[in-house]
Amino acid sequence: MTEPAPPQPQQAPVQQAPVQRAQAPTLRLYGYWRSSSSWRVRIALALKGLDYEARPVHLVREGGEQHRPEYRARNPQALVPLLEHGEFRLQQSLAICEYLDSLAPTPALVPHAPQAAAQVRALAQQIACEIQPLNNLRVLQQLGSRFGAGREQIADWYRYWLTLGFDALEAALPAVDGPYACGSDPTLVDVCLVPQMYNARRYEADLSPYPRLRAIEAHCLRQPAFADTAPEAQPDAAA
Ligand SMILES: N[C@@H](CCC(=O)N[C@@H](CS)C(=O)NCC(=O)O)C(=O)O
Repeated sequence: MTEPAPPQPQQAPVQQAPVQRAQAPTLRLYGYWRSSSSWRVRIALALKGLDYEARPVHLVREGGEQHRPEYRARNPQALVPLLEHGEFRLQQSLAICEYLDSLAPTPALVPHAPQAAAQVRALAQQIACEIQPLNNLRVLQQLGSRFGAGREQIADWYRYWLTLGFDALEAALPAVDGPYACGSDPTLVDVCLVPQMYNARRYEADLSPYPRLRAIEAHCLRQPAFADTAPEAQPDAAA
């Protein structure tokens, strides 16, 4: 006969410690609906499925809210976009997009392979460093206030720099099947190109010499991450 098992000491029920979930800090984007640099960041956030709080900064009303002391305290450059992530603050849209890449690596806006990454950065900078800064609001305003340029002269200036930049970009884009600028996935190049095309249309630039740029734009605008973040779809567009 087998011995009956000795009574087991009563085990106290294990107390489940409450799970301490770190509250992910909110992403806050200071931007303006019609700012191309802000749209870049909105596209990046949407591609990565990241939620954020939008903080509109009206660039025109009352001389521009970007010049207010409370905004300058956040961003001494007095430009949008500005991203806040908890206590962390970051300006410059390309740096912001790369930061978002590190928070949410898929899709990678900058590829991992060194040459592909360098190529993407170079093409994106052709837009972000060589076209947009010459046509930024404060530059166009200076042409008027400092040199007396009229509306048509300013538009002519805009189109001059845009054409120079787009000619080079159309020629420089890698010969890939697409549908995006650098192949089958969106990158920082598409993120910069689509808002710049929107601006070009505002200034009635002739886009017929750029079939490749137009095809990339058309494809991107069929994707929700690009279409839903477009200027006119922003709540502050009505303000
Ligand atoms: N290189 C900056 C450019 C930022 C920039 O120029 N933002 C424009 C709107 S697209 C702006 O805030 N302009 C205000 C002004 O000119 O006063 C970036 O990529 O974030």
